[in-house]
Amino acid sequence: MDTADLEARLDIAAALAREAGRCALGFFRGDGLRIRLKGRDDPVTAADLAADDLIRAGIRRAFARDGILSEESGGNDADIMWVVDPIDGTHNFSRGIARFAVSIAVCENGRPVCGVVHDPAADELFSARVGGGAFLNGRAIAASAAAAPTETLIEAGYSAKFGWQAYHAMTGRLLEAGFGVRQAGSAALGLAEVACGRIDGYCEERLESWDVAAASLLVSEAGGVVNDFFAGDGLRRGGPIVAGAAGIWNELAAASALSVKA
Ligand code: LIP
Repeated sequence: MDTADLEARLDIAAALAREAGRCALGFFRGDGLRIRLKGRDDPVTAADLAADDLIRAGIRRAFARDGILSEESGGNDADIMWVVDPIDGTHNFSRGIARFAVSIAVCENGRPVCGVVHDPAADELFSARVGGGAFLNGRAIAASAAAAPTETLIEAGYSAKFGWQAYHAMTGRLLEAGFGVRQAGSAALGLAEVACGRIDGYCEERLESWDVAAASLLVSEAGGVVNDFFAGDGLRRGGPIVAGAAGIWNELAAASALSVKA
């Protein structure tokens, strides 16, 4: 795709993310929100499904020949694929915690080339396209200049889907290495905060492509470092993520002991 193709898709992604954000806010903290468990610690709500339908219909109208892969409705293969998480941080959303995001990315040959992460509660829209830099509400952003673990605040994402032992061991190594560690329940927002320097790193044992496709591009376009998540069909397989400021990525990857390469 050329720059015009990328920009046209980025504009649609931004518009659909805002529309889906308004839709989600319509359900947020509402009475009788329907919640179903897809598995342990893996909820889906009526808001996820409504936002998913809205985003898919919008992509179909604008780019009928492109493929779509979404957390809630799966997908079909194509050279140009939209990778969608209608609500990232559904656990937070389902409990009325205002920390969730709409994530929409476009991938070409299995790698993200443009994308947005929208936090409707904070009215923040993060956007990036390959070679074009990263932005927050239209202003250029950059990862932090942290140079040592003891200067950092990082997020270590966790899901009970994969058991607590590995997470417990990982956070112990991170703390021992001097990192400041927190967990806040949305990989897409955590990675977006690495891209704008609010935090200095993010790591998680296992995520799906829809959680990280847009946000990983934000980090690399903002001058941060992120592992090669999309190598070898990462789009379908998923895997670990380690992202951070360039000055601390090596220490973060080593302390996390997740099997990643930059
Ligand atoms: C969530 C991620 C979170 C992870 C959860 C889940 P969802 O995405 O944002 O970091 O720990 O297991 O994958 O399911 O809310 O879109």
